[in-house]
Amino acid sequence: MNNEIAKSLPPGQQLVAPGKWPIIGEKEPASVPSQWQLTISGNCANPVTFSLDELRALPQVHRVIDIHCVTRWSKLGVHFTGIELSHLLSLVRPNQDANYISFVSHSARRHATSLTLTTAIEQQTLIALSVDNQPLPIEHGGPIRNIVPGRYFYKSVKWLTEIELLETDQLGFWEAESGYHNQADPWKEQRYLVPNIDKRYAAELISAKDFSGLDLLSLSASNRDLSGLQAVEAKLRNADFSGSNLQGANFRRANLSNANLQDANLSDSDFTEADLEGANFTGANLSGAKLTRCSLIGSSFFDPMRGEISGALFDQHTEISEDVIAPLFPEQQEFVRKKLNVEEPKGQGSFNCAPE
Ligand SMILES: Nc1nc2c(c(=O)[nH]1)N[C@H]1C(S)=C(S)[C@@H](COP(=O)(O)O)O[C@H]1N2
Ligand SMILES: [Mo]
Repeated sequence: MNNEIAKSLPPGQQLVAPGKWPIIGEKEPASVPSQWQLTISGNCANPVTFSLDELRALPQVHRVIDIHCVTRWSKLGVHFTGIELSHLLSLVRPNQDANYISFVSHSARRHATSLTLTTAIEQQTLIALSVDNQPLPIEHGGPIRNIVPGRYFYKSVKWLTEIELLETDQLGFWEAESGYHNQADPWKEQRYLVPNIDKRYAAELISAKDFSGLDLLSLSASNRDLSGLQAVEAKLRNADFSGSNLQGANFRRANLSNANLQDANLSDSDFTEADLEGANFTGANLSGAKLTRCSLIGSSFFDPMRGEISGALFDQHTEISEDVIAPLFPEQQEFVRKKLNVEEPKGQGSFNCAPE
């Protein structure tokens, strides 16, 4: 392989045979409408529906794009033509709260995928109508598909019919059903929710909702529905659960050091004897959660830069014991005590320097 090609090939990828382009996932749209349309709606000032002819009349750009499929094949230098997503966005004008963008397919299962709006723009997402100067063939998602260069190909939806601007993320089909990574950067090998596992195992983890006893270092599970998750004694250091629903989850004796639990729904979850050192609970819902005999050294419950409004939610059923609160950083401790309405016991504060 020459150097130029080697430089364009992300880790763990191989080239398809010259001239070959595999068909992966769904093979056909739900139906073949007489009039294809693309609707852009959701959190924007000016939702629009374009007919295919209207899309063709918009300014077209030509791009040479490398395709990288998560199942390890790549096809380099594919010539696509279409409309820049950023141009369409300038027409619909996203609102301030449009944080995510979802691409929805006209397919039997209404296949979809999502990105942060920032990523979609930075990656120069293209709404492709042609490949090699010919209309995009239907088996490859024609007449309209989005192409996200710089992400695994599952972020590029075939038979694109709707683009939705969203405040909170709506996980895509492969991401939600099969444990595909939600960021999908091929240069970081963000294939599945845990590094170095295969597709079957990723899908099993997601459907079983049972991580008990497993070693899942650097799990990437943000914005997921994992309510009722069983994770007894699971090794979850550095896990990212931000924005996820973990209602009633069982994390007894789990290792969650440095885990990101920001904005997660942790109501009625159980962290008894868990290692939560350095964990981030900012904005999390801890109503009815059990935080007894766990270690919270260096963890945070609110962001001092953003103030109390960023703080975690507690209620009268949250169980958190004095021995757990005492080692917290002073300002974190003060916040937690205020929310729980508990006084610091006399002579036992974090500034207490009793002689040996
Ligand atoms: N509608 C729809 N779009 C989809 C998929 C799908 O199953 N349905 N699969 C994705 C995946 S995993 C890949 S690798 C590419 C495959 O596109 P291709 O069949 O044109 O190679 O489409 C993506 N977009
Ligand atoms: Mo894929």
